Amino acid sequence: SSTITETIPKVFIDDLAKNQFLAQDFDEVDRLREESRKETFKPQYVWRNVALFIALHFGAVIGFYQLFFVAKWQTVIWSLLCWMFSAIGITAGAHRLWSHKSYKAKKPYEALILFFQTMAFQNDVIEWSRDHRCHHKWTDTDADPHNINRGFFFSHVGWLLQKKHPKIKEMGSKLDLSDLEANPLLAFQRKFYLPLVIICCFLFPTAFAVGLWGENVLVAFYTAALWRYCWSLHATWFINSAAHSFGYKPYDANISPVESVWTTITAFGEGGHNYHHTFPQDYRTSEMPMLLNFTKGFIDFFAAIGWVYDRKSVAEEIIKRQKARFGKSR
Ligand code: ST9
Ligand code: ZN
Ligand code: ZN
Repeated sequence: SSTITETIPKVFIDDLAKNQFLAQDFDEVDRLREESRKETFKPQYVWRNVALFIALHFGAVIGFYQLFFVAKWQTVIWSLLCWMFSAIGITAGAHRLWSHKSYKAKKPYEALILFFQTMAFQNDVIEWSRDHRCHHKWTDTDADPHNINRGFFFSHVGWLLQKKHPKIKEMGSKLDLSDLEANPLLAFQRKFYLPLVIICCFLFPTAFAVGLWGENVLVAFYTAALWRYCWSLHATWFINSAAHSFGYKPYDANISPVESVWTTITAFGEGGHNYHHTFPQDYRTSEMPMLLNFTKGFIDFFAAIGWVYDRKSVAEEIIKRQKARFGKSR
């Protein structure tokens, strides 16, 4: 049925939903939503971040021009590959492996993915996951770092340009992050984050193109480092902004996240966001076909060679039931 009435509970609670470690406490979320509605929060901008992001965008525009008119063809392919590597670091790594524990992996795989994640320069894994766990547990409240109720711009990038709402720190400090803090690779990344980012996000992509096919240093830097970094950021941020705004809701019509095909393409399989918020423990993050879920293919490949195991997914039967009861077809 496609009609959703007020009397239907927000999410279908079955054994599986109860067992997910990021399950929402609905009373708590309702209380936080109510509080969020009442107060008016005055943003406190961090001008250093504003200046850095503006500078990055100037660099990215130059890089974008060079990709078409100046760079060698190898550099164009390399820039796109670097986009893919950093995307995988976020989707397969920070997101599905570390934030959601939706599958398990052996150390060499973790090291590879951590390298990619550092290339993406989106904060260290512990900080990324802490914010992301807040986002799932207290979605659309003041304790959600990129609360969509504060507008499209805020949830896209505005949240990185200002001080965090005190509720994020208050509620976030209750999260259990012991799995991440006990991981020596993640502790190492956190400890040496800045030098590692300079190496992985900027120096490595540049040096590779200069060393292997003699690209001009500045051209390599503007394309494979700056343009690729800036574009990957937007592709990621669109999940927080667009995939919480424009799309359809086949799994739960009462939540803000949507299914969005075009953001799934730019985010290598993360645009099935209505599915993902309904079943956050599923390593596939959506029911989208393989072509649209590159990250799933990547994880499955490493499962086939034994580096990845214990992939969690939701039974077909449960998905069907959920759709019938709480989803809304287009
Ligand atoms: C970036 C991240 O871009 C993007 C994440 C996107 C998420 C996407 C989700 C969608 C999923 C699918 C993925 C699709 C991927 C597609 C890929 C395609 C390519 N809980 O932060 P501070 C406490 S980053 C608990 O300084 P301020 C904590 O004690 C871009 N506690 O707060 C902390 O200290 P410590 C590059 C928390 O001063 C203390 O507060 N990076 C929590 O308000 C201070 O924290 C940047 O631009 C919490 N959640 O400053 C940096 N949070 O850390 C931007 C904080 O020592 N960040 N605490 O434990 C900043 O400059 C600052 O964080 C700030 C806030 C100005 C934003
Ligand atoms: Zn998630
Ligand atoms: Zn979301």
